[in-house]
Amino acid sequence: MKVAVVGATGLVGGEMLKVLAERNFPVTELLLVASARSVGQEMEYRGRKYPVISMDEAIAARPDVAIFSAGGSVSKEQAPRFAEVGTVVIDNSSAWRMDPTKKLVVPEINARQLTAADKIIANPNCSTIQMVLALHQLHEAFQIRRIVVSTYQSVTGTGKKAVDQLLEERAGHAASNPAYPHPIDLNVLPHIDVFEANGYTKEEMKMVNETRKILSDDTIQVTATAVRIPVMGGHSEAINVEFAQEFEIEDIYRLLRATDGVEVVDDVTSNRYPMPKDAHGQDAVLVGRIRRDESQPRTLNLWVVADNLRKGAATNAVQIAEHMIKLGLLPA
Ligand code: 2RA
Repeated sequence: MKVAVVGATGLVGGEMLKVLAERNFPVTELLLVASARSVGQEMEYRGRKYPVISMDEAIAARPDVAIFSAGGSVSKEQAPRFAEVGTVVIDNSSAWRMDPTKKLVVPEINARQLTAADKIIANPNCSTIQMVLALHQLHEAFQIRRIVVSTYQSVTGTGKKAVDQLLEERAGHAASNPAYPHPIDLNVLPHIDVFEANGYTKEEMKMVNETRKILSDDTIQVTATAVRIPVMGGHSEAINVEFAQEFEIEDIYRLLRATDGVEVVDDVTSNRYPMPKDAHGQDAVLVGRIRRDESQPRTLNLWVVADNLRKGAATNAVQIAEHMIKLGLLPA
């Protein structure tokens, strides 16, 4: 398959290349695309060097699939140009996620909705993916009424500039080109993405709106506080979820253990619970600290951790392409 990776030089782009190689994705031709200042650079994939090319060159080559991780404005402008030449675009930005004509896909949950008419497919936000993957089987069994979630997000979610800021501050100097309005080392920022008119951040509202779309249920109430912490390796989430129906805690364990892509890590007697250090480099969404909320009926507390660059971005996007192969919507 002729595969384009758009935004190849970014953190997610690099992870895409790793994931494509690891999963033995059937790449016959690889097009690595980045902004004008990176064109001409070389990047490695499976021991071979590839030149970074421009958007126009990639469109002219008519790839079968283009996996985008280049930011919302680039996606808005360029994804339709790829779609016009017959390329299936899987887009990691927020540009198309809430567009009612586009599917928002977590393969374990809703890949069966994909059809040949889908030329631009949206990959959800990292913090939403790990939450809905942990919750969708529980929703089917007990019907979620309300979710209260607080996130503890890795600087890798912002990109290279933020990783550099953390490393420079940790080395003892102020960041030369900071990604955040405040220091991030030894600090916690209750601020991810821009503030909206309602006082929430865009990241928080993504968790509200994307959850409803992926689970196809507008009745689910979600309230989120998204927080950046000086960590690399994964996003963590404290999730409080109220169901319409009563549950047994044993059923929660059974359903989570049976959920594809989820791994239960929960043995407090030996201090075992999910941590970003353990999630780093893995595709699994780790779930632990499973316990009943004793303050009100039919309510559960969970702690959910995943590598935001893997299942939260690159792995989910590649899995969408794999499902399209299975459905005969992309060539094998
Ligand atoms: C973040 N959710 O962690 C973003 C990345 N998509 O900032």
